[in-house]
Amino acid sequence: MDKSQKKRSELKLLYDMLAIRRFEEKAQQQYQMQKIGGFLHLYIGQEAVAVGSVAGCRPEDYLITAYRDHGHALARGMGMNECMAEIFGKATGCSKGLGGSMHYFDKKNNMMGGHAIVGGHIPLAAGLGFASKYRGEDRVTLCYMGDGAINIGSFHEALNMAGLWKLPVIFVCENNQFAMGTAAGRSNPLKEIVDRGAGYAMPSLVMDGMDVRAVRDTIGDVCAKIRKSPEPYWIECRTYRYRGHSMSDPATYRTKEELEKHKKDDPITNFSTTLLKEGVLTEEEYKKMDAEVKALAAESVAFAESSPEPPLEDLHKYTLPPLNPDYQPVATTPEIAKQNPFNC
Ligand SMILES: Cc1ncc(C[n+]2csc(CCOP(=O)(O)OP(=O)(O)O)c2C)c(N)n1
Repeated sequence: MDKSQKKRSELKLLYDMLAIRRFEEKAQQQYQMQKIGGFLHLYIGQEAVAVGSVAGCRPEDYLITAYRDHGHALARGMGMNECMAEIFGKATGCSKGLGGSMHYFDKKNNMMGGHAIVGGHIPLAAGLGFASKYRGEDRVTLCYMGDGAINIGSFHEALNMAGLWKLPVIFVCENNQFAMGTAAGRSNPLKEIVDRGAGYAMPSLVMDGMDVRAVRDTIGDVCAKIRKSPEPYWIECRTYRYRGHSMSDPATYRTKEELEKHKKDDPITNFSTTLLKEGVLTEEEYKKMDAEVKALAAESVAFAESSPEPPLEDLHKYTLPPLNPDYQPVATTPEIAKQNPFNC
């Protein structure tokens, strides 16, 4: 990568984090104005995790996450318009307005959702990894979850199978230190979440989730290793959420001092300061970038407001697939059968 490409890629990291922050601030405002119903879980504080890891993998790698999904979706290239419209429950939303904030989905960007049931998506990640390995692709699946998801039955089942069958999945625990109001230390027998990987024979590491470059480089290294030799990894990514669990949570389970301490670690402020110091960014460029993403966020609200509601007759249209008489299961070729990639 030459100097100007490097500069562009570093500025993109900052731009993407800022875009997520401004999008969510706008969404928060719209929720408070009662234009958004249902739940809204903000990712503010955790932006470096989604942005850094998307930068460290390839566009064809699968991403799957829980309900705090705005950051992963935007980092993956989904547009603010379709994302805001989804929260507004409009037909132009990425899930046709039927999923809401917790169910972003975008096949073309390999963003496999947005899942509301805690831990419910972890077996799906194992399935995505199984599919890639079965088809002989070198795709990696990145599966994000909160620290509250690691005590759910499906977590253990999925990680066990992934470990047994050496599936190409990176399980990223975004340890933002709370599951709703429960501090991680109150629900885990092991002191360190990273130690969980040993139970499934997975190489395990800790990543600083407030440092976008560290996340990008760690995920990049792990992806390269998995592409050479498929096996799952367990990563504890240490981060912090600045807002409550959802919009209705005043977050009285932590002190103001604790919050302020973590805000000093802000991934956007820290990275922009570093880029300014390194001469990669100027104050003017930063202001311009911020104005641009703020304008896009404002436009996304106008887009959502002017979009139509989904038609009432579509309410159950996607809950069960229609029986397709032309459906053909993926054929097992003799070559794949001979390789027996799962040793079973
Ligand atoms: C199976 C299940 N149990 C309970 C809930 C209610 N619930 C929603 S979010 C949440 C906490 C999850 O926390 P964590 O996994 O740490 O994610 P974070 O909110 O920190 O991103 C709970 C218990 C749920 N959605 N699904």
